[in-house]
Amino acid sequence: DVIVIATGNRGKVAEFAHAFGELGIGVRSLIDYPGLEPAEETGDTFAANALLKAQAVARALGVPALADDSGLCVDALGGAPGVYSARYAGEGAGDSANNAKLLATLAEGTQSHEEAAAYAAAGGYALPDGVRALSRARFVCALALYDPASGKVTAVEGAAPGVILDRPLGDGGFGYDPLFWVPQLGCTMAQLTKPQKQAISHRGAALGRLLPLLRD
Ligand code: ITT
Repeated sequence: DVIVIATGNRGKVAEFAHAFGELGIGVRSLIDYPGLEPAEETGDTFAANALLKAQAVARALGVPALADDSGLCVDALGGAPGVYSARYAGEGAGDSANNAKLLATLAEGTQSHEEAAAYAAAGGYALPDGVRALSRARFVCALALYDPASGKVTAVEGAAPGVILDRPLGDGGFGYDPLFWVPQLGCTMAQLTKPQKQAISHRGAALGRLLPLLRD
C-alpha cells in the first residue's frame, strides 16, 4: 500500500514515512512527482490550505491525496506566523532565515517573559543554563485527505503546546523545532527522535485522529 502526500517539505515527508511505515504503508510525495505544481496557499486557515493542497494533487494524479498544512502560533506575536510560518522571512527564505526572524522579532517585543518561563518550567525540567524562554507558543497541524472519485474530504487537526527559547537547541526535526521547548519532556522538538516527536507533536496528534477515520 502507498499513500500520496501532497507536500514538498522533506521534514514532513520523513515524519509521514516513519508514521505510515509503522503501518506497512509507503509514502509518495511531491518530491517523487517533480512535474506537479504545488497549490497556491491562499486560505487563511490551516484547514483551508490543507484542503487546497490535497485537492490539487488528488485531481492531478486521479488518486486520493493527503495534505498537511501546519505552522507555529506564538502568543507574544498574537498567533503569528501561523499560516505564514513557511514564508515568515520571505518566500523561499528557508528554515534558518525563518528562525532568525522569529528570534529577532521576539527580542524587539516588550512582552513579559515570566509567563513563558513559568510554563517552560511547568513540566519540572529546568531550562539549560543561560537559556531564556521568550513566549508561549503552539504548533498546529491540519491534515486533509481528498478522494477525487467520491469528492469525500476527511479533515482533522492537532496541536502541541510549548515555549519559544532565545536560542536553538538540537539538530533533529525541521523548521522551528530547535527553538520549541517541550515542557513535559525537558528538551526541544529538535532533541527528540522521530517516534518521540510523533508521540507529542501536532502532526502526531492529527495523525492519531486521522487513522481511525481511514479504517472505516
Ligand atoms: P508543503 O506546503 O509542501 O507541505 P511547507 O513547508 O510550505 O510544505 P506549510 O505551508 O504547511 O508547509 O508550512 C509549515 C511550516 O511550519 C514549515 O515550513 C515549518 O517552518 C513550520 N512547521 C510545521 N510543522 C513543523 C514541525 O513539526 N516542526 C517545526 N516546524 C514546523
